[in-house]
Amino acid sequence: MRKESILITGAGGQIGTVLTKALQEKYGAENVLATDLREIKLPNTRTDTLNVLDKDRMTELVVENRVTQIYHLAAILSAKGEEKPRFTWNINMEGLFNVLDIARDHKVEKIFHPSSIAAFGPDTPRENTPQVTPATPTTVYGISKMAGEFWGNYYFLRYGVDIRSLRYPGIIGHRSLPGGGTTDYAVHIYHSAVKGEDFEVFLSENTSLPMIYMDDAIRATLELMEAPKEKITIRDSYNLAGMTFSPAEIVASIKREFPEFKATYKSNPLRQSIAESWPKSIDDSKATEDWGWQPNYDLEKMTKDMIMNLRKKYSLKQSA
Ligand code: AKB
Repeated sequence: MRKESILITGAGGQIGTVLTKALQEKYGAENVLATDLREIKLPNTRTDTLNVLDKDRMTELVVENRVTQIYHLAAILSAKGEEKPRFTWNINMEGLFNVLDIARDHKVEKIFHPSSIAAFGPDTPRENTPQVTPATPTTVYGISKMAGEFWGNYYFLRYGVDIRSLRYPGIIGHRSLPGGGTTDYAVHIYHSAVKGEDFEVFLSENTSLPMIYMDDAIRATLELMEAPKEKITIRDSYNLAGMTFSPAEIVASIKREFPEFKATYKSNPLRQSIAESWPKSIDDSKATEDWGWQPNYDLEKMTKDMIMNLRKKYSLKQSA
């Protein structure tokens, strides 16, 4: 059996930072190479810079490291992507094509490529969104995710590339910060609450969206990638759910810990329109059926864990 050797793209981002650590714990730090466009500083980690548009460099890294699994996280997210649509399309699609071609040509055993709830759109049923349903994404990020799902499935069918994917909801965690997304407020709000600051939410108070705690998102990723090949019946992307809440509900949950916390709502027109085109809740029963998916965190449990960890983080910073 070949020793596992892991390459991560976009490892300096919100998910990448945490997934890198989880993969190091599983496969050994020496077997994980964390790459990003910019230099990344992660303790005890093998890192390299990699522009995902540079296919030659990506090939070199895969060949030199005898890579067996690629986790392709590099992408520009929903709100940021709207600033430069063609640029976003190029990064999100050409980066993926490079990964898919290299996986096919160099016999990389498994690929993880995240999709998102952004792959859905205004014609999608918003409550309990089914696994297979009309998807008419309206952001360039969402279009690239939906196209990426189809291409992943194509490379599986045509070339046998073992690609696996999850439609991540908004991800909330205390170890890293998001950037450029529509769901980002749900991370920043906890930081403000713990620091004793007021917070202005960029969505209206009743805009419910599907969300997931980082610990659940990472565990789902590892469980999907570990599942026996014959259990994976979906090669475009699995629906994945954790919880659903609106800004008013997360504020109420934080107020149970910090009664003095104050939030105001000022919806940003772009982010509000994106959020309103996305589902409110997701049916992830196919992931449960195929590889046993079960989330561990609801809003209350997540709020307690976020606050406990951020309290530690900020008190450590103050005493450093
Ligand atoms: C975003 O808001 O763009 C992302 C996502 C839901 O994919 N967090």
